[in-house]
Amino acid sequence: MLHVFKRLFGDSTDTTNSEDSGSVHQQGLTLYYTPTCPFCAKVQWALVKHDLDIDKKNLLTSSGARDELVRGGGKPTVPCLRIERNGEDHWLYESDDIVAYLQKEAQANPRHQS
Ligand SMILES: N[C@@H](CCC(=O)N[C@@H](CS)C(=O)NCC(=O)O)C(=O)O
Repeated sequence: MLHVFKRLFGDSTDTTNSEDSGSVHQQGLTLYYTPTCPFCAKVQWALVKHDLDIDKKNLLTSSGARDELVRGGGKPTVPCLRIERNGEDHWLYESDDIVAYLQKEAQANPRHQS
């Protein structure tokens, strides 16, 4: 249970999360979020459900994260999933779209059955 709370409220680069849960760290994905945002909570539950461990940046505590999001994605709205593929960044807004993306990501990886 502790790892669920850590996954929901902990900051990204805490690699102990993966050790606790046995999940594999997913490279190239970063979730920009705030802890008070209900849409972000929905995305974080999807991460737990699919046992996905990705980097996370809390806009309220991670220095420079808000500027990074606005510069890259174009607006400060959370949640936003930054997808780094082939040297390019894609910024996915809309919690429903992010949840759908994560579900596909989990299905593509045989370790992640939900
Ligand atoms: N339809 C969006 C709603 C996202 C949303 O309203 N996020 C709020 C926080 S709960 C936000 O970032 N508002 C500030 C802004 O858009 O600049 C989704 O489902 O992701």
